[in-house]
Amino acid sequence: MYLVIGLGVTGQSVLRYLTHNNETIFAFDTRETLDITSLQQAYPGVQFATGQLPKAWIAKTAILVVSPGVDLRQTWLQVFKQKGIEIIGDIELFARAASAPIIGITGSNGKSTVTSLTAQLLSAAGYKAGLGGNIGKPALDLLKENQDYDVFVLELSSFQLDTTYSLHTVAATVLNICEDHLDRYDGMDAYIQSKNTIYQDTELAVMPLEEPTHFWVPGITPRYYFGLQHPRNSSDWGLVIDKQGFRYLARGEQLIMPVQELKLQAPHQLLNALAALALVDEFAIPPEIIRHVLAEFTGLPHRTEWVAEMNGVTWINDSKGTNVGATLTAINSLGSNVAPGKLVLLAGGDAKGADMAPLAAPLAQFARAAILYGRDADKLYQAWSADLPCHRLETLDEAVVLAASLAKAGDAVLLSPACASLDQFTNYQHRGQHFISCVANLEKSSRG
Ligand code: UMA
Ligand code: ADP
Repeated sequence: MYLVIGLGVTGQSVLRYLTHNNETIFAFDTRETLDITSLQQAYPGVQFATGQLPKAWIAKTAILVVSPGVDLRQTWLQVFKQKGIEIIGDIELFARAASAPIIGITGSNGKSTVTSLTAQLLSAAGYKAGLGGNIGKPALDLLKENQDYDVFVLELSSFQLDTTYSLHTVAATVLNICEDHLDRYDGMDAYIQSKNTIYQDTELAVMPLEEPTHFWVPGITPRYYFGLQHPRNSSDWGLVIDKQGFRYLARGEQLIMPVQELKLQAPHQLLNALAALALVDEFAIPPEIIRHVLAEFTGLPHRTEWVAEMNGVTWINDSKGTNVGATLTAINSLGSNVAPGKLVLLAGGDAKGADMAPLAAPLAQFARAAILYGRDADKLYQAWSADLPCHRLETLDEAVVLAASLAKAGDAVLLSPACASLDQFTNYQHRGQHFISCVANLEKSSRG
């Protein structure tokens, strides 16, 4: 008997998969208020419960399938551990069943971008690429589609990796590491170890040269490194500067394409492109296809996305900036395009236990002010207010209004919250859309 815990996007994909395979299922969500009527109608053979786990289910459970948002340290789950019951996640089920090669992508930032770019490179070269995982489309749904995928490209979170044991990949990467999800791990080391499990069974490890964490994973070969410097050898991916001073994406001494042909040229965007190229190396993608895909790639919504220009002020949506590293990247890449002190940052939400101090110095360098809202506004205020003017408000709506009055022509207003959105929004997309509509309202009222 399977016990499925968490009935969100993942849990529902697990229900679809297991019912399709005629398994017997209990389904449980700790959220008392969750309306399960439609699920009960869709899965008449499944027994559902919310709030309290029915005690009688424990003895009948053979395998627990937990959603990534479920913290396995919760007391009520310990009984399953004590009984030695198998605890897995959706990616483990996927790994056991998938018959095409898998490329796995994790890291603190850039996962969705690199996953999308990798899939686009493969698709453009004629491979049928199935894209899913933490990016939003549950991996198990790819199996249900009955498509003959040539390759799967999966974005994997540390939470998903924590409940995965059989994943074999043809290529895997931990793009980078910064503080994130420390409310779920006993410190950074545990978080890094979790990410690095992706390298345990891979045919090719793609590693960031400038991140120290790859030293933690001895003995894996082959490994390709990517970084922004001149490649050290023929299997490294990096940047080469020619005699005229033009920069190229390169593999060893082999030039792939000039950086100026790319639409996205910030340092982190070049790293993302290099990582994607390394991941698809075994797929022998023709150089003209690589050049075309990279030249056309304009990035994903909610990642330093241009929203509007009003009275000489540019509004940027980086709602996917959900941790310190992502916001740091956004501040550095935008800050260097506007004059010092001409950035207004909107930040706040659920800080997930992270230390916000590393943002204080770049903010002092680039920002006119920071406007803080949401649950951890006080925490951000304490970390930054000694270095620049900080304002505390309740909501993002209020923050947008204040930003409009603080920003001057030539400034950029950047929503890059450094926090998760779940205290006030359904997810980062909801937060980003809400920001965009607040800015649209401002535009309307300024017109008339
Ligand atoms: N729930 C419980 N008990 C708990 C915790 C949660 O019952 O202790 C229930 C909730 O009441 C809710 C359901 O579980 O009904 C939600 O499950 P979930 O939090 O695992 O979220 P899903 O809807 O299944 O979405 C998950 C990922 N979410 C998380 O990891 C928190 C999505 O990533 C992912 O797109 C989706 O699976 C498909 O794979 C989002 C995310 O924020 C984008 N990821 C984090 C990140 O990127 O930083 C890791
Ligand atoms: P993830 O899926 O890991 O959250 P995304 O590709 O969605 O990553 O990008 C999220 C945010 O992280 C972006 O808004 C951007 O500011 C930042 N970012 C993207 N790529 C990188 C990178 N390689 N290094 C650091 N920050 C990055």
